Amino acid sequence: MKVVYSERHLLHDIHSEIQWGSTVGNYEHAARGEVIRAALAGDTRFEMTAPADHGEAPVRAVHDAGLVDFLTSAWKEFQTVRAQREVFPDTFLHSALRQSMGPARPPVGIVDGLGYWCFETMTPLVEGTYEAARSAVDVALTAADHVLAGDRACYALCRPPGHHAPTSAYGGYCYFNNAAIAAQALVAAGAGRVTILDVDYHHGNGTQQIFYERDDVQYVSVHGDPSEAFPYFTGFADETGSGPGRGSTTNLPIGPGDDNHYDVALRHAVDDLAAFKPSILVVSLGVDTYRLDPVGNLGVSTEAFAAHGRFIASLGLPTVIIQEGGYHLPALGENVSTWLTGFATAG
Ligand code: OKP
Ligand code: ZN
Repeated sequence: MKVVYSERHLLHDIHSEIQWGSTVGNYEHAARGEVIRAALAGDTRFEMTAPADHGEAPVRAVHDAGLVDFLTSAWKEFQTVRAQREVFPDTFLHSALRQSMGPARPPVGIVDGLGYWCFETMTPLVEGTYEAARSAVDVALTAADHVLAGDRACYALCRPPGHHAPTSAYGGYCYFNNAAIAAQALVAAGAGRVTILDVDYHHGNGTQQIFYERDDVQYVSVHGDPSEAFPYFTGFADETGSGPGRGSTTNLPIGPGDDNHYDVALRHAVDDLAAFKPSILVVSLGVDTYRLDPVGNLGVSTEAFAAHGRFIASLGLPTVIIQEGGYHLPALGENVSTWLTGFATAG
C-alpha cells in the first residue's frame, strides 16, 4: 500500500493548548507524524510517496473563502499586534452574543478574525501552520488520486488532522478538512457516491456539517458520547442529515467499554454504509479509540485494530484512508500500521 507523507507537517510545530484555563502541552504535536512515518517506513508492505501540489482550488471548493484567506496570513498579521510564537483567540463569536441582532459583521482585523474563525482554545496558529495544513490537504488529495488511478487503497499520513473543521471555522486541532476535501474531489472526478467512515474517538463535526444536506456523500461516525467528549455539541444519534441529505448521516455515540462493545457500533456503522451503496470509501482513521489513549476513554486494543482494518477491507471498496487523531505515542505507530496491515492482508 502506498503511504503519502510530507515532512512539511513539521512546520506545524505547536507546543501548547488551553484546557479549561490551564495551558498544557498540545497533544497534536509534530512527533505524532514522525512516529507513524517511522512505523510504516520500516515495513516493506508500505511504499512511502510524496504528495503532489493541488493548489488552492480544492480547498476553496469546501471551505469559505474568508477562512482560507484568514489562515493564509493570520499568524504573520498577529505579530504586528504582539510578537508571539503561538496565537489563540481571546473572544469567540458565541451564538448568543448577537441574538436577535442579526449576524455579526465580518471581521476587519486580526483579533476579531481569531474569534470569528476559531471555535475553541486548543488549536494554536504558529508560523508554519498554514503551510503544513495545506500540505496535509495535498497528502489527502494525492492519496485520492492514487485510488482513482486504480490502487485498491492508499494511506494519507495527514497532520494536522481535519475532521473538526467545518466550512467556515477551524478548531479541534484541525484547520482544513482533509477528508472532506478529498471526498469532494472524488465526487468532482466522477467517482460516484462517496461514504466517509469516521472511526476517530471524536465526532467529526466538520465533516458532518460540510455534507449534512448532501445526498451524494454519506457520513458515518462511531465516537465517544458527546455528552462527555469533545466537541460536545454535535454527534448525537438523532443527527441524521437534513433536506436532500436526510438519512445520509449516521452517528453512533458510545461510552467506555471493551473491544466487543466497540465492535457492536462498528458493525452497525458498516450496515448503514453498505445500505448507501457507495462506489468509494474515505476512512477518517483516528486511533484515539485505543485503550491507553490520553484523550479518549474507549477500550480498543492493538489486535482489534487489525480486525477493524480487515473488516473495512471486506467491503471490497476502493478506499482512501486519512489520518486523524491518536495521541498515545508509544503505541501510535503500531496501532496505525496494524490497522493498515489488517486492511492490506484481508482476503
Ligand atoms: C482532534 B481529533 C478537552 C480535550 C479535547 C481536543 C480534542 C481534539 C481531537 N479538555 N481536546 O479528533 O483527534
Ligand atoms: Zn480524535
